[in-house]
Amino acid sequence: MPRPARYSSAQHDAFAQAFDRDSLVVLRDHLPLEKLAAWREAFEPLLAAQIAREKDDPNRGAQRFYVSLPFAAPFCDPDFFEDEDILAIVERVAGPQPVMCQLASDTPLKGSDYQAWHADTPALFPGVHGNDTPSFQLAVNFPLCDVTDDNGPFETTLGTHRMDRHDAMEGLANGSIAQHRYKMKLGDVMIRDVRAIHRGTPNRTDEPRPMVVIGYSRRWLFRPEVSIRVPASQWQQLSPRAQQLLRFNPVVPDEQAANGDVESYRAFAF
Ligand SMILES: O=C(O)CCC(=O)C(=O)O
Repeated sequence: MPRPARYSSAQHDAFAQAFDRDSLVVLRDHLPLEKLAAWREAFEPLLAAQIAREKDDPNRGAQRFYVSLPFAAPFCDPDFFEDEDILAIVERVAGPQPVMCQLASDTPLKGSDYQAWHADTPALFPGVHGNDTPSFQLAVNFPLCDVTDDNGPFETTLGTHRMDRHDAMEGLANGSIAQHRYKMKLGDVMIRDVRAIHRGTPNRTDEPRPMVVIGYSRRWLFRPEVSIRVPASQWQQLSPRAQQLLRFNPVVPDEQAANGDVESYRAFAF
């Protein structure tokens, strides 16, 4: 059973309203610190393996690594992916019965640079002017360390999730759309619409800055470029709600469950 909600239904409504306006909300001091320490420890060897695999060709820019996380302890914890407050906000902004489609991380190291401004998904109807639909693809992001000015804070724009991409880029270029930088503490969570124009920034420290991403899609959206391989033994133990969240993902024999390099998520900027 996940932890009980910290916020009331009226507060969830207020978060959802702010999200619709801005493209994101941040829940401060939300996640359990001791569990995040276990995530960080389990993450280190996965990052090292990904760096060894990709070192000459990182797919998100210099010294910036995307690492899929296996659906195994400590990462398969309902206190994270079935968090009552996060799901309440996700369901308000992306509709009922969302799909959990991604469990991964983005980590800039020293030597990383500013990414080009981008969205993480193409428009729902490419070629049609405008983008003003309700949300259909969300990222829940939380860091495995404090995020400061020095180690690669996320920069984004507010309101561009519902704007035509060309108009948003023009506004950024001419200064009519402001850039916002998000420093985060360990335990903070950001829920964001991946259509908003954003970028990663350089990590100038010697320590990696891992940022977890749990992806949730509107109930009819299937994203073949990401997936979570759910070990059969884990599937049996999941709550009915967790099974519903994970319904579009492959359930595989336990020994085939390590995500490793199976995700083909190399195109990331639209
Ligand atoms: O890690 C970050 O701060 C953002 C990364 C990002 O936007 C991406 O790789 O698509």
